[in-house]
Formats: sequence, C-alpha cells, structure tokens
Amino acid sequence: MAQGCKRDEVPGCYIEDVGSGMLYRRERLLGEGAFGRCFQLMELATGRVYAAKVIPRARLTVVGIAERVERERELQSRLRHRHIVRLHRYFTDHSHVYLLLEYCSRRTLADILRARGRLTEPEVRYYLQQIISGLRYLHGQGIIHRDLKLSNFLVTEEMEVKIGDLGLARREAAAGRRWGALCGTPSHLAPEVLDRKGHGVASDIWALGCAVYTVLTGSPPFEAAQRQELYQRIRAAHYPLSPHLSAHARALIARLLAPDPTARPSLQDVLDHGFFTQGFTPYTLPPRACRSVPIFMGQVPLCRLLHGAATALRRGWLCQDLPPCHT
Ligand code: 9ZP
Repeated sequence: MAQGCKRDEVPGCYIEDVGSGMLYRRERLLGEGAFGRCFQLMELATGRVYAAKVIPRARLTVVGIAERVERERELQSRLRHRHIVRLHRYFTDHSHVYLLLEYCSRRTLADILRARGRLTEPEVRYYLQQIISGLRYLHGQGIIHRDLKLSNFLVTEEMEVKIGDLGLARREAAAGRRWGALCGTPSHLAPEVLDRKGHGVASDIWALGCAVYTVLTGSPPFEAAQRQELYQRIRAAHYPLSPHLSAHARALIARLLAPDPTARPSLQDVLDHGFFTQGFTPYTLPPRACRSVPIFMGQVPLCRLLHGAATALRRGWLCQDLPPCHT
C-alpha cells in the first residue's frame, strides 16, 4: 500500500502514480531546485532510477512557477535526443507534482569543474561537441534554451553530457518578443538580452561562450560585485584574457562573445573552427576525469590503452604461439 510522503524528507517512503499504477521509492536528496527538492527515485517494478523534481502543490500558486513547470513538461516531454535530458514521466498526487527526469549519476559540469579547477582543451572539445549536438537539435525544433550554463549540463554514468532544465526555454517566436522580465543567469546574459532586444539562437551561443571560457580558465568571463558594473562589462564584451587559453581557444571565445549577435558563429561554424579542427577530441573520457586530469595517448585515454594491453596479454594475443592458420 502506498503511503504519502511527509514534508520532512526521510528517504525510503513510497510515491504512487495512480494513473499508471507505478510505485516509486524515494531515495536520496539530490539537491534543491528553483521550485522544490530533487530526489533520486526508484521504480519498484523495473529497478530503474530517475532524478525527480518534487514540487509541493502549494508552490504552484507562486507567480510564474506553475507556468515554468508546465513549459518544462510541455517542451521536454516531446524532445528525444541523446544529449537532451529525457522527461520520462509526469504525475501529481494530493500534495506534489512529480517530474521524473533522466538520472545522471555524475552530476553536472559545474560539479566537475569545482573538483578540477579547470578542464583541458581535449576534454572541453569532448563535452562541447555533445552539447552542440543537443543544442543543434533544440534549435532545429525552434526552441531557445535561454539558460545554458554548467549546472544545466548533466553528466551520465557513461560520461556523456546532456542538456537539462528547460524551465526557461521558449519557442523561437515567443523568445524574440521584446517585453517580459529579464530572465536567465545574470552573468550569462547576452548584450541584446540586457537591452531587451529579445533572446534568439545567438543568445544561446553567447551563453555557450561563457561556459567554454569558464571551463578553460576556471572563472566566468564576466564578474562584478555590482549588477550594473556586470552589465557594463557584458555590453562591452570586456573579459580578462587568461594565460590558460591557447590561440585557437581565445579566437573561438572572441567569436562566441561578439557583442553583435549577428557576428556570432553558428553551431556548425564552432565545429569547423580551428579550436576543433587543429586539436584532437577523445572518443570517450574515463570517469576519473571527474576528479583529476586524464592522460591521453593519441585518441585513446591512457588507462584504456593499458587496459587493452592487459586484456591482450591475458588472452595470449601477444604470445608467440599464434593460433593455427587454416588456409
Ligand atoms: N548532490 C549532492 C548534494 C547532495 C548529489 O550528490 C547529486 C547526485 C546526483 O546523481 C548521483 C545528481 C544530482 C546531485 N543527479 C542528477 N541530478 C539532476 C538531474 C539528473 N541527475 N537532472 C535531470 N534534469 N535536471 C537535472 C536536475 C533536476 C532533477 N538534477 C539536479 C541538479 C541539482 C540537484 C538535482
């Protein structure tokens, strides 16, 4: 028998989706979201694990929250892409609204950056390639994300990145409108967004530029104690030149952070840039890249190369007595 969860969030209580009859066990707390808590949820029938946004119904009466949840549900439930977080299920009970999202066991790029300080260029190409793939799909569907940042780039067990949190996403036509509140993360707002000229595809590209700068240097490009000073720096695209940026990285960032949105590159232009074409991109990243600098040998991380050699030895592939050849 399902029992409702009390607000005091002890793990181990059960949640029932009455519509489908599915039963979930609430496991650990993953964090606090903008409008509720996020829990790890286990589907009892299958053992599948989800990351769930659990929103108290009372919270939906706060201005803007219900619209945000509805938009996220509406947009995300239709999207199917390897690099976009899947919304698996949505249901409500007497006290809460539940959004069951794809579980990403390695948390976010913001967490990885916190542990690492900075990332290497091959890693940034690895992650960025996947983010671009997801963003291309999103833009192709006429959707602008409007809140691209490291904490919205989730990382799976397999070290794949997925774009998440579509609570601020809009259809292109609606996003282009010039009225409405300034929304998104202040340090990532593009000049045209500050000037209320609307949020277009190019404003997502700007935010991507902020993310690339941050992972390569360890600090965001635009920082200031006062909001007005921050906005001045953004409008002038005035950011510190870091010694940690190669010539190609610096050139790419300068293009992504062009004050004029029409001067910014397309996603294809980014992939064609020297930053990508003149350096190698690993096929996979070892999980330990979440904590320390991975070592690469050509295209293959060193640990995989050694693992491959060990396997070859164990199976006798490197021994003299080769299998007989039947001709
Ligand atoms: N958090 C520590 C503070 C306790 C974690 O250890 C932690 C662990 C996670 O997986 C093991 C995890 C988040 C935090 N995973 C995860 N979080 C998601 C998420 C998927 N997987 N999302 C899918 N769509 N949006 C995101 C979002 C909401 C469910 N999150 C989180 C970001 C911060 C809290 C939850």
